[in-house]
Amino acid sequence: MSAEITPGLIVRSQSGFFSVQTESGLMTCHLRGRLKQGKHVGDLAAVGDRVQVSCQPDGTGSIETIEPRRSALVRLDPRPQGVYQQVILANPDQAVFVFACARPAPRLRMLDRFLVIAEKQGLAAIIVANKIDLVGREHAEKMFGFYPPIGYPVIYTCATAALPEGHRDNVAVGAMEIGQGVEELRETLTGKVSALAGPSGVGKSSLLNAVQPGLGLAVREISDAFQKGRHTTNVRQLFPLEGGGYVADTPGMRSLALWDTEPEELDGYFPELAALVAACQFNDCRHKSEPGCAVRAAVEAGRVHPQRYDSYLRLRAGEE
Ligand SMILES: Nc1nc2c(ncn2[C@@H]2O[C@H](COP(=O)(O)OP(=O)(O)OP(=O)(O)O)[C@@H](O)[C@H]2O)c(=O)[nH]1
Ligand SMILES: [Mg+2]
Ligand SMILES: [Zn+2]
Repeated sequence: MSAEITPGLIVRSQSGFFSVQTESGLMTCHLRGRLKQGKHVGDLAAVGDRVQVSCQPDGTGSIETIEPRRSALVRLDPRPQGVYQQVILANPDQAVFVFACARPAPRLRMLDRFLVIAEKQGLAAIIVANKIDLVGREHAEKMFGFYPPIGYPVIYTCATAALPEGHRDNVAVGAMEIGQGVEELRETLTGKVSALAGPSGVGKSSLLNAVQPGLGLAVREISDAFQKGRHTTNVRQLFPLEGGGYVADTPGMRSLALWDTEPEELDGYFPELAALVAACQFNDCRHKSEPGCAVRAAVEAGRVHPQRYDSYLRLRAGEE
C-alpha cells in the first residue's frame, strides 16, 4: 500500500508543525522521523521550501522529502552545541529592503550590508524608501538616489500617515502622499517569492497591509515605538498575494549572517566596485591606500559614491 504523494510549498512553520500549500489546499504536516536522524547544523525544513508530502488517513500530512534549496536567507544562532543555521526564508526570488526616510532615520550601512547578503545569495534586491511624507519626495531622492545607477531600484512609498488623532506630529504629514508607491510595490511583488526585510518600525507591516488590505498584519500603535524596538512581527510565514506570488515579512534581518564571506571577496558583492578591481595595479589590492588602485581613483573622481566606499571599507574591516 503506498500513500499518495503530493508536491507542496511550506508557507508557515511553528514549533515543529508546517503548513504546506498543496494543489488540494493547505495541509498541516510534520517532518518524517527519518529526515530528522543524524546530526544537523540548521533547519531541515523552512518556510519557502518545496516538499513532497504524503497524506495520512486523518487528513494530516507528513513531509517525505525536501527539494534542494536554490537560495536561502540564513541567520546564525549561536547555541551551546555550536552555531545553528536558522533558515529565515528558503528559495526567495528577490529581497525587498525597507527603510524609513525618517523615524527611524535610515541606516544606509545596514542597507549596504543587506545588499551584500543579497548579492552573495544571487538575489535581486529592491529598496523601498518608506515614510516619504516625513521628509518629502525630493529629499528622499537625495538620500536614496545613488542606488538605482548601481542596479538597485528604489520605490518611494508612503504606507500610511496613521498617527494617533491629535498627535502633534500630524503637522508634518502630507495627506497627499498617502498610498504613494504602493501600486509600484504591488507590481514588484506580484508573481514572485519576496523576502521583505528592514529594521523595526520602518513600516513593513503597514506596507504589506496597504499592498493587500486583507492581510491585517499587526502594526505598532505608537509612532515612536521604534526607539527601543522589539519586532512586532514574529511569526515565520509566507503570505499569498492575490495577484500571485508570496511575500514574507522577515523580522530580525539585522542579525542576518555575512558568514563565510572572506574579506578578499567582498568587493565582488559591491557591483560598482566589482567592475573596477581588474584595473587595480595589484591583484590583491584592498582598495585602501595601495598605489594604482582603480577603486580609489573612481571614488576620487566621483564615480563611486563615498558612502558605498565607506560601507565597503567598514564591512571589510569586520564592522557591523
Ligand atoms: N508617517 C508615516 N508613518 C508610517 C508610515 N508607514 C508606517 N508608519 C508608522 O510606523 C510605525 C511602524 O510601522 P510598522 O508597519 O509596525 O513597522 P514594521 O516595520 O512592520 O515594524 P516591526 O514589525 O517591528 O519590524 C507605525 O506607527 C506606522 O503607523 C508612513 O509611510 N509614514
Ligand atoms: Mg511588522
Ligand atoms: Zn584597488
